[in-house]
Amino acid sequence: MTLEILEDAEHLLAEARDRMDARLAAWAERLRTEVGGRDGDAIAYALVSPGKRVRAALVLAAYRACGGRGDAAEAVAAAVETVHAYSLVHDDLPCMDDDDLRRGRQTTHVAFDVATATRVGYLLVPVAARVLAEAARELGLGADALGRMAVVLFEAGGMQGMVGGQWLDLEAEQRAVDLAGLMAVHRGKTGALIRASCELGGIAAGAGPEQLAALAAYGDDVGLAFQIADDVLDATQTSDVLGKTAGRDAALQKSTYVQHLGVDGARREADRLADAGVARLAAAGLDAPALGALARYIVQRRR
Ligand code: GRG
Repeated sequence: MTLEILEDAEHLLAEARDRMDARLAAWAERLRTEVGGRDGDAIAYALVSPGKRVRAALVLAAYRACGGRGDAAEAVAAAVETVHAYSLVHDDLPCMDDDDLRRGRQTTHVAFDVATATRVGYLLVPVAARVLAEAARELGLGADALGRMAVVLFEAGGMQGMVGGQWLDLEAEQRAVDLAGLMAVHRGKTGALIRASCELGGIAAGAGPEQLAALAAYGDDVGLAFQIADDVLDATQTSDVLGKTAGRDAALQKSTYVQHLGVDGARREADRLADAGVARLAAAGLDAPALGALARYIVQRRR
């Protein structure tokens, strides 16, 4: 990756982190008061945690690529990060991936308890809808655009996307899954929300159908590439660097791209998908260097 591209992506991610940390902290305090007690503390703990904010950066970059100005789409990005945050809480539960380390800290069920973390995950689902509605108000979008954004976000979070992919992932533990099956898992559990991030940025900017189709196609490719890169990192990095337990796929006997293609083959496939995604934007005449930089970052990141 050239230094300039790396710097562009890092710059965007730093911006996304600053904006998300501030906005989600405000929501966390609001929810701490609304919910109260130990559940209130746990919901705040789950929401205010130091993620890389890749999905938020994709929302902001897609918004700007379609003519949106400044930081107005940050509230849309916060809605996506809320969905991502509750998915991580549930993903780490003992009945799912059973992990005790996430984002360099104890997972929510370890810091609190399993019942509390389970409730926190469910409680955050409607919060994501509230964050999205606030975003539409801030952007001055009408009911039609808010409705379209809600469909995109919650379909991506549902059976056709994240929940469905997670379901397939759990079924696939301790049994061999071929590459086509693995692609379905990855596109669902990880890719769907990444694709939605790109589409949501476009809708917030008032993009037309062709631009939205290109953003969705880019998001599809980059979303799958993200999870392939995640498989590589799980097999090659340390828990310290990742901020989550490394080697989890092998421990849970999960099929991965690394198992099918080897580390180098998986890296090549992720690279190919990142290039294909960027080509989809170019073919639609979308000049989006920031989305190009994020695609490269996604496949070459170190954590
Ligand atoms: C609670 C209704 C409900 C549903 C949850 C558990 C679940 C359904 C879905 C799991 C989806 C999941 C966690 C997929 C893995 C995605 C992934 C690669 C996460 C790591 O993303 P990063 O690297 O993490 O962007 P940070 O911490 O940087 O945000």
